[in-house]
Amino acid sequence: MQDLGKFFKDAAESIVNLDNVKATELAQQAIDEDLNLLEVVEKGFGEGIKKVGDLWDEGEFFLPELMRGAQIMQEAIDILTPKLRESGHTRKTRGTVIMATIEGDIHSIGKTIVGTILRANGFEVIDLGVDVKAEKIVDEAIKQNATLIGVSTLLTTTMVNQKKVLDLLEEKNLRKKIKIMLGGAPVTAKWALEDCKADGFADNAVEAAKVAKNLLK
Ligand code: B12
Repeated sequence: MQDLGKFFKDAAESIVNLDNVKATELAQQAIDEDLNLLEVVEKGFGEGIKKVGDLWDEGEFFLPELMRGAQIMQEAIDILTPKLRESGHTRKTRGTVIMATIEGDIHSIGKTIVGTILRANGFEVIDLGVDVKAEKIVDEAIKQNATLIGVSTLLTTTMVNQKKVLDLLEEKNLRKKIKIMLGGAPVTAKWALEDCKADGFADNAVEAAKVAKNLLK
């Protein structure tokens, strides 16, 4: 295998250059060469999408480019997902987890990665998608007999909606029965654990799986 650092750099650059052919080629190569796919996502493609965000911040990229970058990142992740799922060692389910991006927010990439890694770690994951109301999340958790809810948000303006899920669980007397963890780029441990009083917080997918395992032990 060539230099791993260079591979990650090429993967990041394929997103920044909006080169979908290169990105999908590299995703396939990562599978063929049996690389650590989570590292490929986080140190490679993930760095690329962050750079795209910076370029957007700096006014170098406009919304269509930002959208295209996200779409290419998703295409690469779609290629890696089946293999990422297989990489879990535990086959016995550790419990059912409801994942969603909260109401008002359509960012899906981080939430989807967390869901994929949880699946790889033996959890049954039901992904409700994006822009999901607190009521729907709680209703679905009850219906599916879930023991953990994971709520993602990337916007500071929608963080407050994460708290609605906790308030609802409290209202329905389900706080002990159903655990909840919060995440997403602007979410801090203080917000999740102190302000919302959630059971868990993680700032990346690997950590999220560790937190979930601890919560459902
Ligand atoms: C890609 C992107 C988009 C894409 C999203 C495509 C998609 N399908 O998701 C598009 C172009 C659609 C988009 C739209 C918008 N975006 Co946008 N976007 C981004 C960008 C560049 C990257 C986000 C991303 O995917 N990161 C990669 C993933 C892997 O990281 P992550 O989400 O943080 O997830 C990791 C962790 O946080 C954690 N995690 C995530 N979720 C969870 C959940 C749980 C339970 C746990 C435990 C852990 C966890 O694990 C993940 C994996 O390691 C960021 C900039 C940036 N640098 O982050 C802006 C950014 C998030 N967007 C921003 C904005 C403002 C918007 C828009 C409002 C723009 C507009 N004016 O229309 C709209 C949103 C409209 C809406 N109502 O939602 C701002 C938010 C600012 C703020 N502080 O609120 C950012 C920060 C850009 C900026 N610097 O201004 N965006």
